[in-house]
Amino acid sequence: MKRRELLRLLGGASIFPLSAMGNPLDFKPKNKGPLVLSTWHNQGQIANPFAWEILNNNGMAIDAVEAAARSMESDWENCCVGLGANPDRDGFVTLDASIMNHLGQCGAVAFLEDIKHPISVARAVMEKTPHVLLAGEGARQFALSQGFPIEEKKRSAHADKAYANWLRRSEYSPEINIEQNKHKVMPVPDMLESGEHNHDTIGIIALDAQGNLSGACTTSGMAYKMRGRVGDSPIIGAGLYVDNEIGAATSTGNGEEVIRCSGSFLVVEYMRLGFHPTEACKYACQRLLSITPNKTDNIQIGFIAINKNGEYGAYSLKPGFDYTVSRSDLPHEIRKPSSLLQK
Ligand code: SD4
Repeated sequence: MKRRELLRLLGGASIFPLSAMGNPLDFKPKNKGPLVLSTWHNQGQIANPFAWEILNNNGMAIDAVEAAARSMESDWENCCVGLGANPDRDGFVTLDASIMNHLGQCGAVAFLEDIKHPISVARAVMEKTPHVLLAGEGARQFALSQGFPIEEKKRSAHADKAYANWLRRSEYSPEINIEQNKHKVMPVPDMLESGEHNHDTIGIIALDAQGNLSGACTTSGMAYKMRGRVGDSPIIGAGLYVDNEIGAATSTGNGEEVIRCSGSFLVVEYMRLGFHPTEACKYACQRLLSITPNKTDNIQIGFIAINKNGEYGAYSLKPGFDYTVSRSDLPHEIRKPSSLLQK
């Protein structure tokens, strides 16, 4: 089968021919690992050094990605990760996280409240239960049983202010069964009060010195989401996927769209077919767009990926996405990947 025909079947090439791809093979590895990538520069600049400290001392990728995620969850000022982040439309901060190691083992929590480190609860789900995903009160009870402290239910000052502004502008008054009435359901805003896009999950993928891959993803999800809403971040295959034979990928942006195309799994599967991580991320964006072609005004998606050889790359739907890469020759560098659409 010709490459072009293969790409058409994979769902992308009919929209953008290969020749329009720019130079996807920019980032050839000089050495294999260790290597760590995180979504967004503002997150990665803080989180990557935590991962690097472990990787550079011959530590395991799974410990590195967990440490990086925890550093963000500890940041009370962060809009979009951890308990200081923006709440749902009823004023509650609810957290999603997932983690996956080189053995294909994985764990996740969704709609978790009052726990500071959802990523570590996700790891405990992976290591101490026969399950993959625990949600809501059950996840909270499990965390408690594992010795995670329950934090006071209070919003950070910045989240409180942003929420008050959002309530004012949206004139929202909680109402029983409001979600039954389509006309009364407010859209999740694309932009935050600060002017930032309404997303800032951190996804981290790492290759350690032993050549093993792992990944982690943690978020408060979309600000002012419906209560109970869960995004892609805790869904293995959507927000995160690791196959130690092939590569690792994670996503950020509008989770509903990523779930619809099993985005991170798709990126890994494109790498399995031999595509460079940059190409794999691009084809996943194309596939996502082919599923929801009419929504592009309102969504942004970014994928980052590493393959088993230590090659890495990223792609986004729109400009504005960036990521941080750390390797011995690249100390926490910020990269701006290409995007499918120009605005
Ligand atoms: C979600 N993907 O809950 C997350 C949000 C996000 O960057 O990525 N923000 O849909």
